[in-house]
Amino acid sequence: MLTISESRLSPRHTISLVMAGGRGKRLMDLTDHYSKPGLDFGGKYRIIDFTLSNCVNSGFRRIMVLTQYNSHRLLEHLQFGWTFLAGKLNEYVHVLPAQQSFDKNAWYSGTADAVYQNLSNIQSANPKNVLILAGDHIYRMDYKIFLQDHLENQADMTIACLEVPRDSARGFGICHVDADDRIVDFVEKPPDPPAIPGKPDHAFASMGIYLFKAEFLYQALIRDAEDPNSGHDFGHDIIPKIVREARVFAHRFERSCIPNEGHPEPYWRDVGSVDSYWEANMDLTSVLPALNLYDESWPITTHQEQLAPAKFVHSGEMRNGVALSSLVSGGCIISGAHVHHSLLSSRVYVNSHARLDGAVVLPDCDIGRHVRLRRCIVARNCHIPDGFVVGEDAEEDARRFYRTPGGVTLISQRMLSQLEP
Ligand code: ADQ
Ligand code: ADP
Repeated sequence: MLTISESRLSPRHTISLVMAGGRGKRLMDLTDHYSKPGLDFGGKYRIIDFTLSNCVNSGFRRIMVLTQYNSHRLLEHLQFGWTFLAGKLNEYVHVLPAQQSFDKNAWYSGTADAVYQNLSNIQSANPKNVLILAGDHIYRMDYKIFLQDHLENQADMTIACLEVPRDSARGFGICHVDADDRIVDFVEKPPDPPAIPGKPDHAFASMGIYLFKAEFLYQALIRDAEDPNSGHDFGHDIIPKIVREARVFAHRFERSCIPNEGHPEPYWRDVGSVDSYWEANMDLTSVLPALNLYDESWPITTHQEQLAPAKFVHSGEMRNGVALSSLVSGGCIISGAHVHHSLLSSRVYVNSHARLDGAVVLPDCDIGRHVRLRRCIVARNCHIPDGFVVGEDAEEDARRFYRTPGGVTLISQRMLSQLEP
């Protein structure tokens, strides 16, 4: 095995690019006003906080965030929450918004194009390596170990990968590796994902997390930009080509994931659908969640608003306000209501006789008296009128709101405003 000098291993030679421009269409109304990386998660976080926290905790503190779709709220969040890095030490989070440049009248067409359009910004930081990350995944990972593997393999590019059940692998890029984990073939989102040899029920999926030798990346992007037949996407266009001619390796996520107590399998979620978003939030309410937010050795940083503590009070009728197996954020008041297996984000008021079970409630909501909510997501700024019932009659829910294949009801301000009085 190669020994790599401490200096080459230093994360300071790497620029981290966080791709935060995707729309997240399948999240329906949840991403109407927020890009997916800017969406609330886990009561007080935004999805992008996980990737940014991984960067900071791993020591990769020269970060550029590429934004595009609906970025206003995301920019606000970054401005309030992510300006603490030491500029003096050349540590920063810089935001690179999509621009319509002179020679292009379109916004970014694919992920590779987004990076290509910022090439001069990246080059001017003079990195040896470029780490490309998605801003919309929930996981905890030590990128130092990823970098170490990349350098030891003398790779041009390394892709973080994990084994996933084959029947849920259609949305991923699938890698075929040799005995040294060198990628010999790559196919983006195949309708019938090829199995891992000897493991017929599993496929080896790309996590969309890439580490490039900087010079190699620049050449690949320039070549791709000149190709009129390319869609300028890493997964579709660049990777399938370069695996044939360059040293591209898979890095196994088990090696660098931060363990979650009681859960031996590595935790990584691309919460792309309303169902998976609900499930990942709901998991946090279990006694030993698959994702540990309480591990102070790998903190998840966010913008903390100044809010009063959560409060649980008797209502006028002396009914207890209680929450069990639930996460309740700052600024919430539960008054004479029962909240079970639910997650309340900042500033949620739940009024007397209301009953919540399996509810994910986003910030600034008011749940009226005698409301019953089961298995649902309440988007930001919703006022649920007194006596409303959701989650007991599937047809009724589907008529008024959006009901997922998994039986979760999504309620948004827009949907509420369209209901007959
Ligand atoms: P997808 O997740 O489908 O597949 P994509 O939609 O291209 O990939 O998004 C990747 C990331 O880039 C997301 O974080 C998105 O928000 C962001 N993004 C997309 N377009 C952007 C743009 N123009 N500007 C800025 N940011 C943009 C990818 C890989 C697969 C892999 C999965 C793992 O292509 O091979 O398996 O990720 O989730
Ligand atoms: P009910 O749930 O019976 O309709 P309320 O929700 O009006 O009753 O109030 C119950 C209790 O909740 C109040 O006594 C108060 O302690 C608390 N409360 C309600 N709204 C606020 C608020 N805006 N600020 C602080 N406390 C509040």
